[in-house]
Formats: sequence, C-alpha cells, structure tokens
Amino acid sequence: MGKTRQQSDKQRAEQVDPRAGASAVTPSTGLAADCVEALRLAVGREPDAATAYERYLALATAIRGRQLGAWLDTESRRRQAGTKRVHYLSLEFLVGRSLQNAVLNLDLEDAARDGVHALGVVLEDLYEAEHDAALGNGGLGRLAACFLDALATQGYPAVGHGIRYEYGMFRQEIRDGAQVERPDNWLYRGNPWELSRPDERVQVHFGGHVEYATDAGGGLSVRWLPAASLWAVPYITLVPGWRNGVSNPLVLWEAVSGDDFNLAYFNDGDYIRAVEDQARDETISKVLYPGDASAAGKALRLKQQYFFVAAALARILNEHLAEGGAPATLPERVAIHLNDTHPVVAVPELMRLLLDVHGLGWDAAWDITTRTFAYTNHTLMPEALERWDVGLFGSLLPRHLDLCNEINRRFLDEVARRWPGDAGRIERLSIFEGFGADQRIRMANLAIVGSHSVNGVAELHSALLKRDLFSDFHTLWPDKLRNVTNGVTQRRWLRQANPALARLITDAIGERWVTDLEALAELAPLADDAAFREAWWDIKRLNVRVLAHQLAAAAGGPASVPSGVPTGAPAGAPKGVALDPDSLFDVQVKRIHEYKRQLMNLLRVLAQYLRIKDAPNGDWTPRTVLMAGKAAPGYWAAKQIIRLACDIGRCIDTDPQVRPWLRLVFVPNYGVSLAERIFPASDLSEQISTAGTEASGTGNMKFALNGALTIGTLDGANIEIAEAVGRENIFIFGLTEPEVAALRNSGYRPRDFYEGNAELRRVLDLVASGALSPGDPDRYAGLVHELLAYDPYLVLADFADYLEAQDAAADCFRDPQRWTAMAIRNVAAMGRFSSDRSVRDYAEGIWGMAPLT
Ligand code: 26V
Repeated sequence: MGKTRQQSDKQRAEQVDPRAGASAVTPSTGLAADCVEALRLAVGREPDAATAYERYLALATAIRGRQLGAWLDTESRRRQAGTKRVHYLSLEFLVGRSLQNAVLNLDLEDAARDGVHALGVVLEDLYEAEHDAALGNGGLGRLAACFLDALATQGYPAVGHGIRYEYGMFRQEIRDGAQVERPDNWLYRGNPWELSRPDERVQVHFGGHVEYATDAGGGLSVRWLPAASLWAVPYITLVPGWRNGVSNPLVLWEAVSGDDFNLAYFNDGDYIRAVEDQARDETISKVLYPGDASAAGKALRLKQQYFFVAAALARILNEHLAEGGAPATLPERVAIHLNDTHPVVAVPELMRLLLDVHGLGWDAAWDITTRTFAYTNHTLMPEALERWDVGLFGSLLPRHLDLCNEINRRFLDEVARRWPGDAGRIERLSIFEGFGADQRIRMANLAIVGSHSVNGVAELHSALLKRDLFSDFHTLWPDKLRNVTNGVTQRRWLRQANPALARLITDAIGERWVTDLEALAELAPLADDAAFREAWWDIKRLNVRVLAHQLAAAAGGPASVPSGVPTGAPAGAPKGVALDPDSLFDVQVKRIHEYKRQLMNLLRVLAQYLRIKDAPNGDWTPRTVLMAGKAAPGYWAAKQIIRLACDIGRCIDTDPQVRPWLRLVFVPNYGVSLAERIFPASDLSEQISTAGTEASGTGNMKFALNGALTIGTLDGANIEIAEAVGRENIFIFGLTEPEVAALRNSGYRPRDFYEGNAELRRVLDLVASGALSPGDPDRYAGLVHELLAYDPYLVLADFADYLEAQDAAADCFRDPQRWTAMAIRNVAAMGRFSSDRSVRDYAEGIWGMAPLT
C-alpha cells in the first residue's frame, strides 16, 4: 500500500506544474452540472425553489470539491519532495468572503457563470449572499489572510492555525450617532467552506498541579496532573493559490467539552450543572476579543491562547513524527511563526512536549525550540504588550509557569556572565517583572528568548524596536532583530476588488502583475499618455459613482441598487441626499484609535466648514470625506470620535451653504467586504498617524494600489511608499519621528499651538461650544480639555501642516490630468508592497524554506 501510494503521488506530482494554467490543474468542466447536482443532492432543493443563499451553497460545494483535490495533490507533493513547511500561528485570520476569491484563483469564472446561469441567477448575487468571515480585528488579522494567499500562490507549503470563533468581530451599528455592538453570528446558516475533522481532535488540559519525582535512572520525572480537559476539534478551510493547483489548509480549532469530564455530576443526578460546565468549556471558542489597543488581561483570553496553541503543536508534532521525522529533526522540516505575542505560550508548550512527553534533555529541547520559532511584533503601543499575571498563568498552566521560570533562570545566567553585576540590565531583559502578587510574565521577552528571529513590519518600526522597545535584546543578539515590511495581496485588493482598473492595466501591460507585482513598473510611461489617463480617470469616477450610489441607497436614498449594497446606512447622510461622485473622495478607513488621529481629520473638516461659511461663494473643491472603522467596545475616547464624526456630518448636511462643497459620511460596519468597495472608489488616502506610532499600516498599500493618492505622515510603511512613488507623487506633512520625540522631550505644550493658530482656535472653540450637539452641549468638553492639556498624539502640533497638505491636494485634484498622472505613478511603484514579496522575505530570510518545485 505504502509503495503504491508513493508511486501514485509521484505520478501526480509530475502531472501538476504549479505554474501551469488552471485548466491543467482545476477541472472547470462539469461545474454547471455539479452546481445543479449539489443543489439537489447536497442542499436538497429544486433549482426553481432555491434561495440565493442555497444557490451560493451549491456553487461553494461544487468548488470546494475541486479545492480538496488540489489540497491532496499539494500534500503528496510536499511529502514526496520533503519540502519544509511553515505553520502560521495567529489568533486572528480576517479572511472576508471566500467564493469570489476561489472562483478567480481557480480560474472558474466562466464556468461558474454558466453554472449559476443553470440555476437561474447571476454570479454577483451569489457573491453577495456570503457572510464575511471576520475572525480578526484589523491589520494583524488581515495580514495573516493576505499571507496565506501569497504562500499558496507561490507554492510554499503552509498551514494557518487559529480559532474557529462562533462569533467574529462585532457588527457595528450607528444609533443616534453612536456605536452599538451587535453579535456577528456568522455561522448560523452553516459554512460550506469548512471541513470538520472530529477524528483528529486533540485533548487540551488546564489547571491542576505538577508532580516532580526521581525516576529509576535517577533522572527527573515530571507529571502534570491537570484539573480539566477539553477537546480541540479541527476545521479545515482551504486556501487556493492563484491558478497553480496548490491549496494550503487553514486549521481553525473549536472547543468541545470533554466526553467524561462531567460524569460525576451526571451520576449525582445534577444534570443541569453538568451542562453548565460543558457550556463554560465551549466559551473558549465562542467569541473573538474585539480590542486591539490594550492587552485584555482576562483568563478567557489566556485560555484561548493556550487552547489553540496546544492543539496546533500537538498536530504539528504528530504529523512530523508520522512522516518519519524525529523530534531532533523538527527545525529542518517545520518552521512555526508566532503572529505577535498572542501564541507565545507555544514556547513553553513545545518545551513541555519535548521534555515531558518525548524525554529529551533540556539543552536538546531548547535548541529545537529556538530553531523552530520566529516571532513578529506588530505594535509599539506599550499598552498592547501582553503581560500575564503570574498567579493567573500558574493556576491555568502550572507546568508552563515552571518552564518559564527555568527558561528565565538559564537566560539570565547567560546575561549575568556577559554583564556581571548589571542588575538593571537583568531586570529589563527578564521574562518576569514585578514581585509577589504583582508579578507578571512579559510575553514579548519570552517570544524573543524563545525564537531565532524577531521582526518588525516596516523599516521605521523595526528600527524603533531596536532603538527603544527591544534595545537590550538588540545589544545582546545583534543579528536577531530584522525587518520584513508588510504587503497585501494584489489578487484580492486589485484584481478582485477593482475589476475595471485591473482590466485596463492588463490590457496595457499584460497580466504578469497578478503574480509578480513588480511588473506594474511598466505602467510608469503611461502616466504621460493622455488617452490612458482619461481611461483611468473614467474608471475611478465610475467606481466612485457605484459606491456613492450604494451608500445613498443604503441610507434610503435613490433606489435601484446595483448588487452589493454595504451592510449599513451611512450616518450623517440623511435620506435622499446623494453624494457627489465628481467630488474628491477623501477616505480614512481603519480601526478608530487616538494614535491614528481620526480626530485630526475631523478638526480639519470643521476648519474647511468654517472657511466655506466665511466665503460661501468661494470656488471650493468639492469633497466627500468618508470615514469608517470600529472602536473597541470599552474604548471611550474612540467612541467619542465616532460620535463627533456623526455630529459634524449631520451639522454639514443640514447646512445648504456648505453641503454642495463638503460632506462627511461615517459608514458603519467597516470590514473586508466594505473595504473591497471603498479602496477602488477613493481619490485620497488618509494615513495620518503620529510619526512613530503606526507599525506599518496595510490600508495605505491597498489605497495606493487602487490609484488613490496618499496624504500622510512619515510613519510606518508610508515612509517606504513615499520613497517608492517619489515625494512629488504623495502629500507628506507633519513632524518626523525624531521631531516628535524631541517635541515630547522638550515638554510639549498643546495650548501654545492653540493660541498661536487662529483657525485652530476657532475649530476647537466650536467643538467645545456644544453647537455640534445641541441636545447635549457638554458632550465634547472633556475631549477638548484633554487636547489642550495633554494631546498625547500631537494633533495640535501637526494641524497647520496638515491643512496645508490638504490644500495642496485640493489644488491638484482640480487638474485631473496631473492628478491621474500621479495616481498612475503610484500604482506603478507598488511592486514591493505585495504580500508575495513579504512571504518570500520570510521564507528565505527567516523560515529557511523553498517553494514546491
Ligand atoms: C491586541 C489585542 C489585545 C487584546 C484584545 C485583542 C487584541 C487583538 C490584537 C492586538 C494587537 C493588534 C496589533 C495590530 O493589529 N497591529 C497592526 O498590525 C498591522 C500588521 O502588521 C500593521 O500594519 C499595523 O500598523 C498595526 O497596528
């Protein structure tokens, strides 16, 4: 059997060339018949009686079958060739929808069109029937999804591991101008993409205590006697590469109560209590934590982390051993990536498996562990750095706490040998901080000590990690800290999201850019081609028109909605007030955070409002300012920003003097699918964080890829974008990181800026006056007071320069020829911001792996 299997694997491997056309690798024939069959035999509906959702289920089912075939082929090719594989551990995968992505990546568009025609509908309606998989908060989770697409497209064997949250990122509603969170019950109609593998469930333990004894040979024997156990059940979703026959799995784990755990209660007749305990276990995979600003510090969050890490590591190690590997050869066949500190409990868990289960000695186990793990940091915000309370950690994971102590003891011995008597350095490097009841585990320090590579996500961010946050580690291990600048997948963010622009580009330079984004450089000369510019401008205006129409329709305005209406009505736009599609579409979409400075954006909208009020007959450049994003439910300041946006939007809308020139629309429920509509319809991309605060940003790349011009600070990846497109093709303003640091060190006094700038003073006085919220005049008194007294993100210091840059952008937009030439040059320079380049950097520089050949 083994032999025949190997032979057929080999034969199949020879038949499948990853670069071959899809027809060679993904059967498109018979899809129409398969759809009808799936509708009848899998969904149980006659075609003429099916709902759009049932038809979507049928098409998804037919396509999933093809993906399964590709997965089996990819797996056998990997085993055959012995190719190293990366496991990407992440608490978040912000995948969005899957149907259109699968149709395009598998080159099934024509076949799918025929297939759904046989069901009597149009393909786009089925795309709209799918619910977003919103298993992430923002940038970190979406990056993980872009990386999976890029890995499969380049033929790297890769597995994503995460949690199958029953409730994803909350749905945001705006009621009376304020955010309300509603549960995102995304699985309630089932999920045709996933495949459950209950037979591959893994037991995960918590609590209890550890027994140490001396075994017969005089060695230490360790037994963890947990107090509780539950099951982790894997669900597999396949990630298809772009037309290459490769398919990689995303394994999402669901928590299921242990079979026999509650037997005692049952025997005592306490049936209800047994069920309650079961429900408590299963809350582990119930809901995504919706914060991204400050660490959660909650037992449930730590349980989630250990739950999926333990399940993933058990599966990884079992597979490695089943394929004939030994523990010692793990780092040769397996790389494990830690997406931020969230999965860092993997370090002591792998040590536990190697020491307690496989009987290795400490040095061998530690060598394997550190050669296997690599870690990416995604934030400089000190409040987001995870520090687990030692009491909590020890009560849930007693053996892991002991291991952390031992890791730290050995590590600090090494530090003390190098810097004898340097107590300060030891304190800073230690994995533990504080004493007694206040003692905490610094998960970032554990990650750095337990990994062979640590990276930031843009050049500035990585430099700041070396200089500030991790400077002692950088001194200790100068080669460990590196940079891998983030990237985005052009398949989803240009080819799929913006079909008209994608077609124009492909007609001009061919379609190599879809898998080699550097090919976009060939567009640069076309910036000087008037006919090309005109076609480009027309597409942008068309995209704006479609979005404006959808937003108005969602608000209850002009009817006749094209398919794809966003999930909510924009706040600020009263019913029936259409947006002007020829105005400058000026967009800031991202999580709401003080450091991202949505507030600065709102203040300049007010400045513009006042300018128009002063000269209502002026020749203003019409602008539509769109804002969207979610605030963490407990983040009061962020929620105030949303309220202010809605209040300003309403104030402008009810002012007939201003409304023709300026609109502010807060679009509810920002997410992947809404983003796919917004980027193609944007003229101006707002990337205005305080320099030194945004690790990278990836929205900045998606906007530029769709031909929006950036107005931004020299922060995160904006710096590299400015370098790539040239300073003459971007609106850069504001203090640089060193200037921010210097201003803070010299004692920043925001009030000086208020007093020195009459326009700023008028704006802040207007906000403080209560005129924007007549029913609640004190609503923003606290906000203005905070700004004048502290302004931690230097909004007032950058305000004047920001306004100047906005004026330059408005002037430029009045010259569509010039604007469009700049937009084309932006897109032409986006080559390096593909996630294909990012994952290649990781694979070659960190994971030490090559693609399948
Ligand atoms: C922290 C927490 C704390 C507990 C509650 C749940 C939760 C979820 C996420 C986080 C950390 C978020 C860090 C993050 O998203 N960073 C972003 O990563 C992007 C990809 O590297 C990067 O482009 C953004 O600049 C960075 O803010």
